[in-house]
Amino acid sequence: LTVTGKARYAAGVLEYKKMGYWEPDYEPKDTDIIALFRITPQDGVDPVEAAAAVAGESSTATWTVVWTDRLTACEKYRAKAYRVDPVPGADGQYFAYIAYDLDLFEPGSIANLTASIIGNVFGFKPLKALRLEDMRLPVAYVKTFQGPATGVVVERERLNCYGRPLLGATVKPKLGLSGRNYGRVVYEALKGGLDFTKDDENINSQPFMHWRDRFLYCMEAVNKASAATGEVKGTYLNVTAATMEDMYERAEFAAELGSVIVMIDLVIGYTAIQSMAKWARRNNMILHLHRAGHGTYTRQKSHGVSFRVIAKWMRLAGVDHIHAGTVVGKLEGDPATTRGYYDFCLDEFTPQNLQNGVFFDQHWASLNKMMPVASGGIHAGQMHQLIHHLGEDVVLQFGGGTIGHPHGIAAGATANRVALEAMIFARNAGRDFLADGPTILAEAAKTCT
Ligand code: CAP
Ligand code: MG
Repeated sequence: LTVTGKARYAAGVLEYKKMGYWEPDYEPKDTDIIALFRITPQDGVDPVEAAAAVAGESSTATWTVVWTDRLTACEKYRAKAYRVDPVPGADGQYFAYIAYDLDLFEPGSIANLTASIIGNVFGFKPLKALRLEDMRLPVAYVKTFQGPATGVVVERERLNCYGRPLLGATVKPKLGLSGRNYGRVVYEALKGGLDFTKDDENINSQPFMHWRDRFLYCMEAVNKASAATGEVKGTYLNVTAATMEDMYERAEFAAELGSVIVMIDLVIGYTAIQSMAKWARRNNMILHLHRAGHGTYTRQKSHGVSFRVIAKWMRLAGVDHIHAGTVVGKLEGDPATTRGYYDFCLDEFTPQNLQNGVFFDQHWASLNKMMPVASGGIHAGQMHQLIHHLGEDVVLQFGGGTIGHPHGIAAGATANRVALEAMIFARNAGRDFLADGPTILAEAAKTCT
C-alpha cells in the first residue's frame, strides 16, 4: 500500500478512504467532537475521498500509510468522515461531517483544537476551498474550559443595570487624540447617559497617547461621571500589546485604577485570549473581546471559518463580551445568521437549526453566558430594529452615533439613552415597537434632541 500510495499520490490520486478515514456507518459517540466542513474538491476529485482526506489530515494521517501506525490505536485516533451531502444550490460544494475522538485533543486548549481542525487542511491541494461551518463540542470537552468568568448575570449585578441593553460608544477618531482630549470624550459620553465607553481596536500605545496616559485620563473620567450620575460606569481599556508581559502590565494597572473592564483584540491569538481570560477571572475583571481581524477568514462563504465557530470557541475560552454583529449597521451580517451568533453567546442549550447554519445541538454545560456586543455604524434612529433583532442582553455601541451628534458628545449619549428607554418602555407597555418605532422616536425627540 505504501508503494502504490506514493505512486498514486504522485498521480494526484488520494487514498484516504482506503486508509480508513471514511466510515459511512459510523455513529458518532456522545463524547466525539464533530466538525462540519464545506468542501469544494478540485475538478475530478471524488467528494467522499476529499472528505476522507480532510479527516485524515486534520487527525492522524500524512499522505501515505506509515509503519508507525502499527504502534498506535490508530482505529480510535483516526478521524472519521461519516457523511457527505451536496450543498443545496451550490454546485461543486459538499457538506462533510467528520467525527473526532476526544482523546485527540488536550483538555482546555483552543490552540490545540485549532491546530488540528483548521491546521494543514486549509492549504490542502485536492481542495479548491474549505470552510469550517460549525462544530459540535461535547459536554465532556466543554467542561474542560473555564468559560466567561463574569458573564451576563454578574455583569448586570456589578453595573446594577437590568431590563435594558447596555449602552456604549467607541471613542473616535480611531487614532490621534491626546490622553486629555480622549478623557474628555469618555467623560462627556458617560455623563450623557452611556454605561460604557471603549477604546478602538487599534488604540494601544502610540506616540500621540501612551497607554498609561490614556488609562489615567480615562479612569479620571469614569470616576467623575460615576460621581455625577450615581451610576456604575466603565471604559474598556484596550490592553492589546506586543507581548503577554506588556498585556499583563497594562491589565494590572487598569485593575489598580479600579477599572471594571479591560479589552483585548481577537488578533492577539487564542492562547493569549485564554491567558487574559484566566487573568480576568483572578482579578474580577470583565473581559471585552473585539473581533478585529475576523473578516479576513469569516467573510467568504466557501473558504475560511464561520464566525459561529469563533463565537463557540470564545465562549469556551472565557471572554465576557464578544462583538457579534448588528444586522442593520455598516458591517455585513444578515438577521438569521447574526441571531445564531447571539444564541451561541446566551443559550444554555442551542438546538440544531439548519436554516441558520446551526448543524448540531449544542449543550453549553453551565458555562456562563457571554454578552454579545453590537457595534458598527449604528445610531439611535435604529433603536427599534436593534431591540427587535438583538433583544435585551446586548451592549449597543454607538461610536459615530454618539460622538457625531450635532449638539455634541453628551447630547449624543443622552439621545441614545432616551431612545433606548423610550423603546423599552413602549415594548413593556405592549406596543408594537417595531412598527411604531419611528413614531416612538419622534415622540421622544420632542423633549430630547
Ligand atoms: C465601531 C467600531 C468597531 C466595529 C467593530 C469601528 O465604530 O469602533 O470597531 O463596529 O465591528 O471601528 O468601526 P462606530 P464588529 O460605532 O463609529 O461605527 O462589532 O462587527 O466586529
Ligand atoms: Mg473600532
